[in-house]
Amino acid sequence: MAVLTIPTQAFPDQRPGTSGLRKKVSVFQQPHYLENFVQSIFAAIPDRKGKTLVLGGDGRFFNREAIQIILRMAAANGWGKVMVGRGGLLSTPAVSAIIRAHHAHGGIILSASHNPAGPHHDFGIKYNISNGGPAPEKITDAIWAGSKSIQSYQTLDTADVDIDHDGVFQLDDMTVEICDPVRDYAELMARIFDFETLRRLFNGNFRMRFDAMHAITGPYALEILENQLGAPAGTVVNGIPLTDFGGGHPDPNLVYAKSLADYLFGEEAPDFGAASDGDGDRNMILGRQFFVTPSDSLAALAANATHIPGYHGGLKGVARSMPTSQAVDVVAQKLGIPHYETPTGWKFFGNLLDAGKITFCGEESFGTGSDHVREKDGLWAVLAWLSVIAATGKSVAEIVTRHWQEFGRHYYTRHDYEGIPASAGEEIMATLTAQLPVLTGQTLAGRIVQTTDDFAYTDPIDGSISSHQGLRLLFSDGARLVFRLSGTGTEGATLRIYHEHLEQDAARQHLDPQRVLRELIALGKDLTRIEKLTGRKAPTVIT
Ligand code: VG1
Ligand code: CO
Repeated sequence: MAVLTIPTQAFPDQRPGTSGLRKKVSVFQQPHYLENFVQSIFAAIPDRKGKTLVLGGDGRFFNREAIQIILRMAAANGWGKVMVGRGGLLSTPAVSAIIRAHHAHGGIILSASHNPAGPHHDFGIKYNISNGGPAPEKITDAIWAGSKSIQSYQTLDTADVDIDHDGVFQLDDMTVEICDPVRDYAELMARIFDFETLRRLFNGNFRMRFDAMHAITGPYALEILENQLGAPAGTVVNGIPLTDFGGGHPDPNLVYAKSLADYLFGEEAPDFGAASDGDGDRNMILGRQFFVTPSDSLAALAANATHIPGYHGGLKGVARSMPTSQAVDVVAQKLGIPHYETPTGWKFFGNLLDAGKITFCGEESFGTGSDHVREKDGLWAVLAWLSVIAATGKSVAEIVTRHWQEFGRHYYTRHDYEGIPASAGEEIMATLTAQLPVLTGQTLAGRIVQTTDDFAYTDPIDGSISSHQGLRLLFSDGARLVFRLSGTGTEGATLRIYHEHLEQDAARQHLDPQRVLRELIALGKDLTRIEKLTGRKAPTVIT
């Protein structure tokens, strides 16, 4: 088969963000756009010859076309084998699991995660390395540099291949294996969790609802929860992946997974509720009439880890992204294990996990995970919670409120101002950066500002430095106010303001976070001058 070298021109906007390259579908559909980026990925992996690549996506619009383009290019670029999830489908944690189980060299995930899908919405692509985790900045920087100077790409002159039936065939010199998207992942879950115990849970009166939001976790949740664990049919709702996610916004939070939240807060509420995002790496945990913040979920799982079979021996350490609440730090201190604070994005956990420094990690953005893969993992978090419920016999609300009594409650809320003009986003951050030094020592929102900084991280394993990861006001009473611009949006800029305050008094641990944090919220609005600069009176999303 003839390898074609296609001349192309560089696009100036292919810089990977927090989690790969995300753009409107129409941007990806421009001639050569996807091809340029894929060639730039391959160029950044010079030792790929003869090696195995894992390929799949969350099933969103353009997924199938992209799979065909990438297969042709992979064959032309010397990969030895590509493992593709049947139908082109693989969740993000499943890609990570398959890379590790099959000792693949890397993987390409087609997803824009929680961003909406369809011809007028978003598409995305990211590269994962041989540990199963997102490529570190060294590689994403190389991809970006390559994308700015690319002049041609390699592909094959060949028709589309059948990705809908399991099997193995050749594409020129490269082997293509179409595999079951769920099998390896389900086997991994069965090794970590005691499925017998969980089956007993569902055999009793315990009931749950899992909302797959018409995104990728449907097939995984149906197989594991209903087929293998015996949860009643109908436990998984919206379980069929659709190219437009049913017109929804598969971001598992109280705003976008509202029908699930309404059900869990309603009269007929089951014991447990959970939802996942577009590519299956996020999770939202609900109890009956109870919402668990992601930061609390991480902390509670860490405190209860020995109840989960795969972690009976305890945790080596824990990590959280900087904006995530400090709840898990308090648990680590009590357990006498190390805790780490990394920048936003799962790629920063990879080295700590590989070096055996941490077992659990998580982010405030509904991401929780462990050393079983190198991505956050939505269904893993669900099974971890079910394991703790089964072992303790307690409800979600009991587990969390007792946790607060023991460790204190970290009241927490994130306010997002989505789609503000990019220039306003930059101005807000620049003005605030300039202001930070004079804020130190002042009394604001009834508290003393102890320190301020522009968060920078030195990786303890490889010494690499990542700067400008968010602006912080740290108060003397432990409260925090954090500001960042999103690195995953595709329209203008998104400002995220994170507010946190620790309450030790059990009598004051059952209040509305928006009320408890109102002074910090007002301060955040004041300092950013968001209303003056953008006309926005309120955030678009509160989590
Ligand atoms: C957001 C979250 C971050 C998460 C990232 C990818 O990034 O805040 O915690 O790691 O999305 O998650 P940003 O830069 O927009 O704040 V996912 O589920 O999109 O792969
Ligand atoms: Co995701």
